[in-house]
Amino acid sequence: MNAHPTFRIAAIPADGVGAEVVEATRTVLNEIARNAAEPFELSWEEFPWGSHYYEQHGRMMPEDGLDQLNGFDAIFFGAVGWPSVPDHVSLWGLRLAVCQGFDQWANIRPVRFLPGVRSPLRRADTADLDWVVIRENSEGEYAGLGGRNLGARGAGHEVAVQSALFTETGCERIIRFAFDMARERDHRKVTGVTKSNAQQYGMVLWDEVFQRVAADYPDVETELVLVDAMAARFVLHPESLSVVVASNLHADILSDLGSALVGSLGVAASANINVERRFPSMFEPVHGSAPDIAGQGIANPIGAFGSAALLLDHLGLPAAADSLRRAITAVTAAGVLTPDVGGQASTKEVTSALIEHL
Ligand code: GGG
Repeated sequence: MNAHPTFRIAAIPADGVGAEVVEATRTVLNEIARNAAEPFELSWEEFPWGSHYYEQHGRMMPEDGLDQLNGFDAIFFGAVGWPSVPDHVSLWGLRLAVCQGFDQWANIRPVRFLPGVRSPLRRADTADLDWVVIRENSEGEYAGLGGRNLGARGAGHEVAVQSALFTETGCERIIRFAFDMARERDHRKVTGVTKSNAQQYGMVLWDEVFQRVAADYPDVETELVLVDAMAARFVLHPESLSVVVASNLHADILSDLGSALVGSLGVAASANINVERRFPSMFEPVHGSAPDIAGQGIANPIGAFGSAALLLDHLGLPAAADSLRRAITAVTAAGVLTPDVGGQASTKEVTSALIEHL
């Protein structure tokens, strides 16, 4: 009889470097499962969806794709986007279809310095900085509301409307999530980000909900900052940040900025969480498919490994997650780095070095 718990994981490498970093992550996670103090098993199933699937079938995943994924303990995703498919088609056809279809409304994007990784911010006083961007992941500017061709297409008068949807329920749940997370951190602070001076409906609603929720957390420091000022703050005073909560679009942009500030998009991890656990959550590196380096074996797997640590946390395996995080730090500190962060190592070399440090 098998006494170890088994977790079923769906792997969707999708496009470009997604395949390389997902393969590396599977190798690492299987190694962790085998050698954990309390061993567990991972049962993987791979779904070959993405832009090449689209070229053959006219869609990014099968019509019953969500049904096929439902019931897995988690999904591990690579990256979406390939030159043969318009970006909005590939994004909506796969990544957003899964995030929204499974109501993964909380996107967690830690921004953390790694030893050995060069950073435009690297100064003595920023060495230990770590903050987290919480991205509202179900509505806002990604609600898909709008239309085009309201005028005469081709005659130079076309009109397009792109609306953002903010519901009180959607704002409240993500803001509360951010406050709950702040309570678990040394620096108990939540910074809410909007552009409510210019966007007077949805973003004012967000600010009002933020203030109402903040009143329930008197032990947590709070501030509301406009997104443009926040971009400057990321660069100039990141030490003032702990948990940053923002809309779908704003948090996407800010978290990419944060990743660049700590070295590269390649080191950034993320988790798309269905907090109620009614559906599987999805873990993925923040980076995209990087067609320019796909197939060269030099994709940075560190962002995917960090996402795997978030997956282990989600499965209730915090010791395994911590050992993975320690190994990531050991590998970057030892200078085993891919070219995007100034090294010469391949994806496989970083993976092997990490396994040695586990
Ligand atoms: N692994 C993340 C990924 O594939 N991202 C592709 C992308 O274009 N994302 C844009 C977005 O989700 O807003």
